[in-house]
Amino acid sequence: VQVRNDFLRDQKADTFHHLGLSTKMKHFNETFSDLKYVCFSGSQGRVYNMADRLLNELNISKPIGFQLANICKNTDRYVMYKVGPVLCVNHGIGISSSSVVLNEIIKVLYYSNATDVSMFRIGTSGGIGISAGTVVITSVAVDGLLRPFLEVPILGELVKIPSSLSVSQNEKLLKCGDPSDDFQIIPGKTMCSWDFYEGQARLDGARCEFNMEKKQAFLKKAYDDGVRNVEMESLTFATMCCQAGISASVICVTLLNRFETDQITVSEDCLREWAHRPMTVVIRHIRSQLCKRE
Ligand code: R2B
Ligand code: URA
Repeated sequence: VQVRNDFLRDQKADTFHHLGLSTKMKHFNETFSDLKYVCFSGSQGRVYNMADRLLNELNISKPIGFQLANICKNTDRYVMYKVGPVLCVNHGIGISSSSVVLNEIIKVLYYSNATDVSMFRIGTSGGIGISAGTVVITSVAVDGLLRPFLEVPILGELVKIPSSLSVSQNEKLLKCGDPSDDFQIIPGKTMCSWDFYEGQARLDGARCEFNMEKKQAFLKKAYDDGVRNVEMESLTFATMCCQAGISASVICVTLLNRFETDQITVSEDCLREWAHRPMTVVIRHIRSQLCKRE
């Protein structure tokens, strides 16, 4: 894992403020050095569910009465669980929140000399022109102008940061479907917006300065450009992981078809079941990779 920052080489110790961790903590290196996979999800609950499933589905040996422990217990910003070689962390909502946690996790992996690390964002999204419940594997993350990079103001200037996701890892994930699945796994571009409402062409925010016609025309333009879903963090993953030399993939279930509606009205049971779909795909992938490593 690489960092693009020469200042870190002379740093004696580092504090990861939002994770409530520091390189000075006991067992810091041992905790993270054997990590091979980091799975991110937005919410704390989904991260716990993913860790719990990994614990059971990877056949990790655990003492009787073992309970998953949150490694970030000194803060309530993020939660983190370790299951064998897999770390599960939540990233909150949006580019800002996910950028903070990715900066700190990449530094943690760098200081602990972790090698061959893959990262996955396991999330939810709005689908464009595909049935709700479909799992989309992001081929290219694009911004709200459909450009494949992240443009951010740094030192008073707009800097373009290139984005890229792992082609070979995506190909393997796309093959993780099972004939018994009642959902499809498809590749597609993902639009990463700064906002859930106007930024995603929604008519139901507290502010909306366009009409249905303009909304549909923009979604059609995105669809024609290859975009199949919209969410709020894929560009952070595609830029930060690419620059750190980490294979990254973004795997999201779609909760609605944005050509038809803006509101997410499926039942809670259905949402819960759909949230497991991208987890299922990633668990199958990690399981097959771990078998190959053995
Ligand atoms: C998908 O869902 C969240 C917004 O509801 C956001 O984190 C995202 O990318
Ligand atoms: N997450 C998003 O960012 N957009 C949606 O429409 C649904 C989930």
